[in-house]
Amino acid sequence: MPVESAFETTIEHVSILDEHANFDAELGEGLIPDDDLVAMYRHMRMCRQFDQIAFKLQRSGRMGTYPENRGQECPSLGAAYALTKKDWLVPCYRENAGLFWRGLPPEKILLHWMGDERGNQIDPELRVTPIAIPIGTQMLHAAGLAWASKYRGDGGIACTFFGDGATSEGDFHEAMNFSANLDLPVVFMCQNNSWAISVPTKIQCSAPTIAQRGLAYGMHCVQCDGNDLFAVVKVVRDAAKRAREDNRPTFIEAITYRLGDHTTADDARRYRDAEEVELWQGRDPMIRLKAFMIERGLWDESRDAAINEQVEHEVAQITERAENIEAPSRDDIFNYMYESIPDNLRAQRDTMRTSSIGQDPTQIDAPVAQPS
Ligand SMILES: Cc1ncc(C[n+]2csc(CCOP(=O)(O)OP(=O)(O)O)c2C)c(N)n1
Ligand SMILES: [Mg+2]
Repeated sequence: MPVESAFETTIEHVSILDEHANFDAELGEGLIPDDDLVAMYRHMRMCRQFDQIAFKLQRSGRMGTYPENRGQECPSLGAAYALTKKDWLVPCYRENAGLFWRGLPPEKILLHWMGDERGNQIDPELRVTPIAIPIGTQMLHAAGLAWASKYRGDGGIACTFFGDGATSEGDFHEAMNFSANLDLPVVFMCQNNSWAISVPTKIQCSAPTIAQRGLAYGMHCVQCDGNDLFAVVKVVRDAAKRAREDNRPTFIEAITYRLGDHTTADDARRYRDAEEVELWQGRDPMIRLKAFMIERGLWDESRDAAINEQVEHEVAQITERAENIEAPSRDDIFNYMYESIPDNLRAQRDTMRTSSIGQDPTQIDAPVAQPS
């Protein structure tokens, strides 16, 4: 018997505005109206300023760990722009640009990293889930949310964001299998930034692309330049159409790069070559967008300079709102875990209310011994 091919396919790579600001008019013309482009560029500038201030807040002891988003703005921003407000955004932790575009108050993100749970209390109307720190859990939440939307017929879809490293987690494979087999309207947005902390992508994925991991689940897969806003908008629109009209999920591999450290607890110089970082600095999504807008007559250097002051003011106000929020009650540590608090936790809570932490709760109301 002749050996035949059991399956053949190609995975498209979509690029519209490349790192030298060359624009593919056939694919990109009319994709994003000029006014929206200017608004998104301005938004990215605000997110960069936010990143810088968040970093400084951590360094000056005013906030806990923070993961810089710098360089990775396009995948979430392009997706938030391409989707509707009925659609869920199910993030990891490097999606500030998309979440703010949707309308999440930026101080929520600062509060989260300050360890204040009120940062995770998000208006349900926004259809944004809280930041997910355990790698991979949010992909399953997206499958569930998409399933609920399909069941209710509310027309919504779910778009979830995760890194290259997350595609090595079991949760990722379960979410992919579940979504493909139950025909769920999900967009899986993998932000391949080449690194999972200090582990390079190439040593945890032996396939030439991460996108092809989706093929195994019978899912449509596409790769795009994740630093190209136009390319992201195009692939997400296509994926959203597939989800809405056919209830089929899509796997998108957006090639991007984190220009900063993994988090403020890391020093990426210990494992990344300076040349690699320099190469990607030249591929910065904002630089090419600015060059494109200037060429089109939508922008100029004086407007660019004027924006600095605006974003500085905006982020200063955001910081003020986060830092000036009324201090939470210490009881909150115990208050939201159980409907009615168990006795052992009640005793701990009551102990904490006394000035001496660790004091035996039976002593709380006992008369204070007077020196004889
Ligand atoms: C379940 C789980 N395992 C390990 C970690 C520790 N951890 C935090 S970030 C990270 C790497 C994630 O890499 P990737 O998915 O590529 O995302 P990136 O940070 O590059 O955006 C790891 C292992 C975690 N948070 N959760
Ligand atoms: Mg990564």
